[in-house]
Amino acid sequence: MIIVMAFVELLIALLVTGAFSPILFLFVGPFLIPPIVLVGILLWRPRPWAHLAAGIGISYLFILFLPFVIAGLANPSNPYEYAGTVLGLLSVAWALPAGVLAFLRGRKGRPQLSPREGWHSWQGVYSVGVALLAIGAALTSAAAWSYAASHPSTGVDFEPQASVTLTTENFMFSPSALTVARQTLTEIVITNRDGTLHTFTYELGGKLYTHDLVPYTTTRVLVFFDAAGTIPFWCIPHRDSGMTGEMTVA
Ligand SMILES: [Cu+2]
Repeated sequence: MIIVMAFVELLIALLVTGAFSPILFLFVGPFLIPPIVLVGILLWRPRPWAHLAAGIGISYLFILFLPFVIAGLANPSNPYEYAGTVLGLLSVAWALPAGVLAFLRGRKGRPQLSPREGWHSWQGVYSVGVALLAIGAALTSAAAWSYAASHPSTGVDFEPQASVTLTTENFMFSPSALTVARQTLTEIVITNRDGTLHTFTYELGGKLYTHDLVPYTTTRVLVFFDAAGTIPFWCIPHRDSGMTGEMTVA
């Protein structure tokens, strides 16, 4: 029964990941054929190996894409992706152990637990615990996102004397070289065209200054540099992949 629930849960997770748009199913549709067939076989002939096959069939998608799943959790491009991924991992956490345990149990010739017995076993407690954890993670991520989105960066009460614009797109700063006049109150207007959180970060006098660039929003940063020189800037999550630039104070 847990295996069937895990499969339904996988479908819900994919629905959430695709922001409730059916387009995602066009891409993942072919990948869903093995779990559909294997769960069908399990319901038709609940043999021991059918449990194992269905458990693996439901889990293989997320296990195959585990590197992307981990990257997606570390730096999700939108709240649906994060919540959907957490729910997807829930389907793996359910289906795989349930499939393996049912297989081992069946091979020893013992009958499968009824749903009623199952909920009172350690496996049932584990299933409920993992489910609560995943639902909690999905809800808190949604709450955190909506809080961040409703509290955009605000400016301060200075009229800037100069303005430079900067765009982040395709994980790059454009332009990557800025010129800021010395001893001039300058606003740097940064528009993030990516669906990913970037940062505008630089170090000056041993102190790190950093500003979050929320996806599809514009952030204003007010700077005043006393001395001429060059100040490198970067995006914290994507610095290693070359998301860097340089401000020349002239
Ligand atoms: Cu970035």
